[in-house]
Amino acid sequence: MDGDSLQVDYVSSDELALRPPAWWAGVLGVVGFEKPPLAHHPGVPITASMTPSLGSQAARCEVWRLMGDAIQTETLTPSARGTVQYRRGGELLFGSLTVDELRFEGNASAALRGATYDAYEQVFALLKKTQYPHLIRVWNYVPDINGEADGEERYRHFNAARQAAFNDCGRSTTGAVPAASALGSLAGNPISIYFLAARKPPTMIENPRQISAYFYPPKFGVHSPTFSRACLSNSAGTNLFVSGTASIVGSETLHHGNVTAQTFECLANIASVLHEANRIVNTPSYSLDGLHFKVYVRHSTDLDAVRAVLSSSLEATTPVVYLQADVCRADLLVEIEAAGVATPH
Ligand code: 3EB
Repeated sequence: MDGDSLQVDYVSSDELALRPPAWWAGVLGVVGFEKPPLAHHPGVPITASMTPSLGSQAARCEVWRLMGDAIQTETLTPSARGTVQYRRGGELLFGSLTVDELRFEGNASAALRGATYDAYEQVFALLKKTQYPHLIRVWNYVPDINGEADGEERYRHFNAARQAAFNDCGRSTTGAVPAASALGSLAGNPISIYFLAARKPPTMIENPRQISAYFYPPKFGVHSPTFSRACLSNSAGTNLFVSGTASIVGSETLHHGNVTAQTFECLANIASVLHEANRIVNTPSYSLDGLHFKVYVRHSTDLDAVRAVLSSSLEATTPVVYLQADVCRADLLVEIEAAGVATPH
């Protein structure tokens, strides 16, 4: 690791408006939940996942910020930005875009596939142009993800088009693929994607308890999802990104209808990913308590049950944000992602 360090923070949207200009200097991007926050700063991408936050906390947003002396963020004019808003600093680039399916031709599935393909094509073109070739982490929010279009689940159409775009843009669809999350936003929203990319190649981590998603058997979709279980960025302080993690062992969903058991299984999978990351870096550096968590709950009425599991498994000081979102298999009730730094031992 060298140079700057990347931090993620969950800040209330109101507080954001009070931050001084110097604080914004290192901000690479801001992600609101139900909607983009009103606060802004010239040149900083502001987006939203369109997944409402749960619990009593005031509206919050996710802030990706570089700390350190070597920050070289820039302010781009709107015309230079194109469809992908982005900001880069040192080794890393943050980008975001939304694509509306209604702009694409054909039947419902063709429009969804067209929009997804277009989004990824634009991301890859930007990475080429800016010379941040390595996609390390992608967040995908697809409206009505479990709905059907022309006889197939919308998530499966998304997977087909995502994989096609990776292929056609000369990228691998197995192995060196980014960590990711894919969740359902409310129907009627555009597809919303944000991402981090790096100049240096990252290190991908798989979970020994799970079949790699890109090798799932065809019964989960003819075109497998294109993501790694986790990614070490090798570029900045917040250097472990754990993908959205669900109650899947092997390739099967476990604990149908039991949200408490599914939540424990998610944490067991994350613990397994951390163990694998520690094995690969050859020092026991990552632990559950060094991470920030984002928890997606399908049914808001399950919030207390999910929260009880996290409270019993994590230190009280570990930051956890809860959001409502559909998960990309109809039988999954919860999905948990995480990011964080190595803690010294
Ligand atoms: C899974 O393990 C659960 O399609 O990008 C998790 C993280 C999931 C990312 C994606 C899907 C994706 O298959 C779903």
